Formats: sequence, C-alpha cells, structure tokens
Amino acid sequence: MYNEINGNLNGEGKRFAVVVGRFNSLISERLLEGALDCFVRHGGKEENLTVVRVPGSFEIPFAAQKLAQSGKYDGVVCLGAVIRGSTPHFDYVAAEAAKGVAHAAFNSGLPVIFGVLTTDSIEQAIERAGTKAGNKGWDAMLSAIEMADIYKQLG
Ligand code: INI
Repeated sequence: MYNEINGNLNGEGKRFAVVVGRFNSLISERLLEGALDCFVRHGGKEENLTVVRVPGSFEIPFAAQKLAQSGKYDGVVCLGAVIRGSTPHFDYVAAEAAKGVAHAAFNSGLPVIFGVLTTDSIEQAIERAGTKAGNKGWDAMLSAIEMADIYKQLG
C-alpha cells in the first residue's frame, strides 16, 4: 500500500501575506474579500493576515518574493486582474506575473499562490470575482492553506 500525503484545509494558527495589485481594483479588491472570507471560514484569524498593495500585477512578484523570504509567513497569496482589452501590454504583464510568482515560490521554498486573473474581457473578470464563476481569490486562499500544510508535512 502506498503512502499518501494530503494537505488539510485548516487555517488555524497559519499566517499568510496577501499581495494585491491595485490596477483593475474593482476586480482585485473583490478577490481580496474572497480570500479574507475563505481564511476566516477555515479557522484563520484576520490578525494573522498581512495585506500588501502594489501598483499592478507586474509588481506582484517583487513584493511576493520579499514576503516569502521574510520567514514571517506560511505562504503568500497573489491577487490581481490582467484584462486583455486592446493592448499588447496584457501579454507582457500576464506572462511576467505568472513567471515571477513561480520564481518567488522556487526561490523561497514557500507556497506562493497565483490568484491573478488573466481574462480577455472585464465581463470574464467579473464572473471570476464573486459572481457566476465563483471567486478566484477565495480559491487562491484555499490553495495556500492546503499547500502550507503539505509543505509542513514534506519538511
Ligand atoms: N496591471 C494589471 O494588474 N492589470 C492589467 O490589466 C494591466 N494592464 O493591462 O496594463 C496592468 N498594467 C500595469 C502593470 O502591472 C504595472 O503596474 C505597470 O506597467 C508599471 O510597472
């Protein structure tokens, strides 16, 4: 019989930092609300959360890496909204945010979770920020809680 490791979904006693991009804040603030709600509903305490706001998604990885390496947290949740619109800026910002968050996770040895929406339209972003497709900020926090426990077990 194989051994199996699964993360529990208990936020009690866990400390997380949440990095939020202010660009498209109509969306990113809803993602933050979802993340807070998820944390508290899983036994976490608001005083164990630190929220850091940065200008946009491009800057998220820079703050995320510093927070992850500070030794103060069990994980970092990254929240932002990159919306394609009609500018090629989208591709650069979205790609760097995704790559940067992955780098922050590898460099720090902590779970750094990618809760940055990358959508073609504002409508798609709204759907994922607390309407018909749920709240991806909520999902990102749940992943952070689960991964923090998995990291603890993996040692
Ligand atoms: N930042 C976002 O978070 N979402 C976007 O959709 C976006 N667009 O499309 O431009 C965006 N740009 C700003 C970027 O993240 C940086 O803050 C800026 O380029 C300064 O470095």
